Amino acid sequence: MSRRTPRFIQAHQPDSHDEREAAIAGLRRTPAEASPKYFYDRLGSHLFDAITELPEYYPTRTEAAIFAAHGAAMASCVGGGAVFVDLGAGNCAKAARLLPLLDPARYIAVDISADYLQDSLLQLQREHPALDIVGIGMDFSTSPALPAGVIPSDARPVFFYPGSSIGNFTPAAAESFLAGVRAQAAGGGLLIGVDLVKPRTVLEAAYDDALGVTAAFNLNLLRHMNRLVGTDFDPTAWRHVALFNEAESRIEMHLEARRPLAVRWAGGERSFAAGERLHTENSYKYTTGSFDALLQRAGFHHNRCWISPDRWFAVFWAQA
Ligand code: AVI
Repeated sequence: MSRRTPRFIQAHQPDSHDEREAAIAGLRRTPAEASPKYFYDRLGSHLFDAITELPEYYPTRTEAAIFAAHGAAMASCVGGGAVFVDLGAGNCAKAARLLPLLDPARYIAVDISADYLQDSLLQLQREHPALDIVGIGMDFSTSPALPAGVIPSDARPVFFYPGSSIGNFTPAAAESFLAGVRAQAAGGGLLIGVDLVKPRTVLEAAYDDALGVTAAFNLNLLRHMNRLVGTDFDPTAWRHVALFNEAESRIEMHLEARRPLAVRWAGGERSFAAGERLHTENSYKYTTGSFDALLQRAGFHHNRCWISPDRWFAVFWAQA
């Protein structure tokens, strides 16, 4: 059998001037904010991988168990021959476990950088020599619209968004993001992992683990901002805070100043009182009912879901 080679498309070219201006505007706000995208430099990506191995961080293993238990039922919803679009593919490990069941016509892996996808897609091509594989580097969080032509007009597109990353959008942003996915998935659908509301103690431990890995992940954002934005954050002057905001149904992560301090950058500075916080991430938690309603508002129908036995996590299939 002849082996194909993956195609790569780099669609995202970051504008470092605009990104720096947006980051500084966030630092000037009250309360101050920083985008969670600053978690993910090389070290931050390793720290996130370590988080997924922690006993307290249940989402990754709970979702994997749902895919293992219900993969065949999911495959019968998805159907063979689809164009399978993996949003935030990373090392493609989650999709790789499903590919033998789904038997897609094309696998499209999307991540912020096509470079990140190189090694994993070359490996995947060795395992599936006949599969048509495309890697796309783009910032899909601002818009999930794929470059023209990668989904052929006669294809049945199925989007895959595991890991409960939808929780990192506000519900309003999640709705418009999902509507953007639906607009491209006509005749197909969406397979998506969703973290569910559960007792505060479980949630807060998952985002403030005993080893301090999540604290390091949060604090590393400061070093990344120092490099990209030119700030002079001293990570030792900040403390990791994770709390469940029940009214908003979200985990919030913050960095809290341990003492009065100032952060400087070329052309400006911001002072922080002791105890003042920099808001770094929200992670929204849904009920199966509230997420089903969100999918319907985004235009999906005939939704189905598989829930873990502890009812901590769900995977939804939504028809476009
Ligand atoms: C990527 N995302 C789904 C993670 C979450 O659980 O919201 C990010 C994370 N933040 C702290 N721990 C994990």
